[in-house]
Amino acid sequence: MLTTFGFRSAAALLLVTAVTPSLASANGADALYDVHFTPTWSFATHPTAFPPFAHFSPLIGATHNAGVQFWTPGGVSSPGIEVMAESGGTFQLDSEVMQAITAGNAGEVINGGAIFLPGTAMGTFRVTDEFPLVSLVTMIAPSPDWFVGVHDLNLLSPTGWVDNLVVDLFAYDAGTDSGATFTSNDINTLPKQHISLITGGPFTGMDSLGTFTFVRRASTFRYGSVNPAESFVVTSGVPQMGTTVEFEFKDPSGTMLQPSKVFLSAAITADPLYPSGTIVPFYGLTAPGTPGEILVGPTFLTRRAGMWKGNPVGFTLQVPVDPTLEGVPIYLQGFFYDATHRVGLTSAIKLVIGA
Ligand SMILES: [Ca+2]
Repeated sequence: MLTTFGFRSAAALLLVTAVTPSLASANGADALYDVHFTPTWSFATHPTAFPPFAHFSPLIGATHNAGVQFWTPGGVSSPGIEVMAESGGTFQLDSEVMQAITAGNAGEVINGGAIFLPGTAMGTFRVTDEFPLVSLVTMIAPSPDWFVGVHDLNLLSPTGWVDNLVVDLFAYDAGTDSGATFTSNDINTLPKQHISLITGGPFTGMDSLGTFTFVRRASTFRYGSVNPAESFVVTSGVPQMGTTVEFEFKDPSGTMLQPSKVFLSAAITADPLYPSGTIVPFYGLTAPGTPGEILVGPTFLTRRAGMWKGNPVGFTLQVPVDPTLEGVPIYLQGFFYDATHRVGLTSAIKLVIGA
């Protein structure tokens, strides 16, 4: 429930100011996540498979797209996965992620702390609609080449960013060292075997060694199915308290009379048909007389964002530092209004405000 105070704060945060259109690539969906690593592996859970000095190496991973895969069961370990699984070193895998970033297939490196058990570790990362997948690993240590992790985990669903996701972690063999016990001497495996779930020896393949919990903090998500997608976009930022998010409106088909007034409406609910909306006749932005789509619920605020004269109409949203806003969703939609009284509705953006 949004309290009255929260509602007023939500209204107060929409300090709309015209800005120079940004040159950043237009983008509709970004999210900031925390990942919490909570091992359960212990002498209590594994009385015969919990060596002295048991720990996990520093978390290492990436946000990426389907153009790259850092590891998968049945695949062959890259040099970076081999080094991580055998020694816990992150340098090699880090450079594989950097290469993928250069190739346009990864967004950023994810790093998190190492764990001496019992303990927990955490990392923070940003995903975008370009790079919505997460791969993240850590070595089971000491061990020959065993690790836990996730691969190609998609945090973007058709209705927006996943709020909260708990993933059980099972032991994998990287196929790069033939040692059979936690403290075996190094026995390099040539050729490399496939990466496989460990179902014999110390682990059964069904015994979770812990969890990764992915928690979305702040996010933006563009939605709607009828109005032009490019008519309302986020050009930079995620709505973290104390930061700014920049948006742009435009009439991509160029059919509104110029100049047109551009308005922004804000609501605390989406249209009931989210992530689509309610079709209304004549309010289409694509062409005069076409239907448009209302994408937000009752609005608590409508404000003029600027004048459309053929150049993008930008505005900046200042997100105040106000703990009552944490987790609050705000649904934004714009509309154009011209001298012929024609209304053209834009696509919409869901914001979730985070710390
Ligand atoms: Ca090896």
